[in-house]
Amino acid sequence: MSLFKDKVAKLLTDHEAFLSQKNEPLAVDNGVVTRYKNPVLTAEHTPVFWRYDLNETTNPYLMERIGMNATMNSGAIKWNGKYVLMVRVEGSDRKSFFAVAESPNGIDNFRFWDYPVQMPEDLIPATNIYDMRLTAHEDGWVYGVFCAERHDDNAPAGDLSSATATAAIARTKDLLHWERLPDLKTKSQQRNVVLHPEFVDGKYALYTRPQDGFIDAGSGGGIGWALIDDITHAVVKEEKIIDPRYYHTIKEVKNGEGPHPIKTPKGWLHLAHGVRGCAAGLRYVLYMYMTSLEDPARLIASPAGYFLAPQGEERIGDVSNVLFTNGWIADEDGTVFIYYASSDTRMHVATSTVDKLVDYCLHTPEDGLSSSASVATLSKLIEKNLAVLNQFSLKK
Ligand code: M1P
Repeated sequence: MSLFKDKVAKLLTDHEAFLSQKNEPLAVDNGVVTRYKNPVLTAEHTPVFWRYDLNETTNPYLMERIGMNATMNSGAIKWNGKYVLMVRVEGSDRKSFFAVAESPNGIDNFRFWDYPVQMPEDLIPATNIYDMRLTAHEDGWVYGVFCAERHDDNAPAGDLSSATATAAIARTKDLLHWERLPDLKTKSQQRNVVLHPEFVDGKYALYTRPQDGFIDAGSGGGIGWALIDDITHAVVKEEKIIDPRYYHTIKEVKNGEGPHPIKTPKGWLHLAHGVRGCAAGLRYVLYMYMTSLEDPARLIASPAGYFLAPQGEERIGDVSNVLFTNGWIADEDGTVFIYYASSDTRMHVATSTVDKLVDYCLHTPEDGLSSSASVATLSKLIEKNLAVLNQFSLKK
């Protein structure tokens, strides 16, 4: 074998060994979710043949030619028995694109399909596309709703940072071939828009996140809800806020729907991200809520605080102190695989069950919105628990 061929073979063997690593649950869990030791996807998981030119004539030093920077905010779906992620891959050129990675068990051995998604453009091409939510809708299509980002041409000359966020919509039957529908028409900018899986009053229903600017939610009051007459020309005529932001909570600055909610006998189970500001910048955490089966826009449970927050290495990355989610899979046996990105850099999984998550939502106290209310809530639990400990003679 030539030296070059040996080097290529070693690259592939090392990569395969890396992809095949088994993931392990962490010993410590809080009874609600189990986290895992390794991220499920990193930039290093992208195929060797995406990053290297494997031709000796054009790449005699066997250098990486196209850098991959991050694998993050991924949509998720169970597809042909596999756990499939629609990954936001970000190249070292800062452009994001979608690529499918699948695993046989949902917690390790994720492998990318050979090619990234070739997403058709809308009439006005976008500079960047990201954060797809996948919805297998009862109309028979799988929809991908994602953010299309374009330079804001109304910005003053020389301002190369101002941008606009619009909800882009595409649909597929095989995750390979996509039909791009016109972007959502709405008064405000939009990111974190998600399609509800069922018709509501005979219409498509969207979770929205109205925002005044590209970054600032501004007067956008939280997670919104809009019924859409025609998904092939989607227009938000009326939008109501179903999960509002509040002062001095984990969602004070912004919030956004994660993946589409899971239907349970006790209501729709929602996963979302909440953002607050602090001296270190913005802190993104994940939280849950539930809405009614009869009216998916009516809040029925709103547990206080965060459900998952960055911990350990998750705290550090390109945009530190961030957890973000736009994908989860509920298996038929009730296991839920929650896919989340840490610090805009890598993907992780946490597992739970539908029953546990519903219990978490229905029995975690709500936010009383003040320190004294929190102390009152805590004191009630302490009193209850001390009675149990005394009964068991366990109190020292
Ligand atoms: O950098 C953190 C996240 O910021 C945005 O989320 P939001 O619209 O709620 O502020 C998105 O750009 C998201 O992709 C990113 O992870």
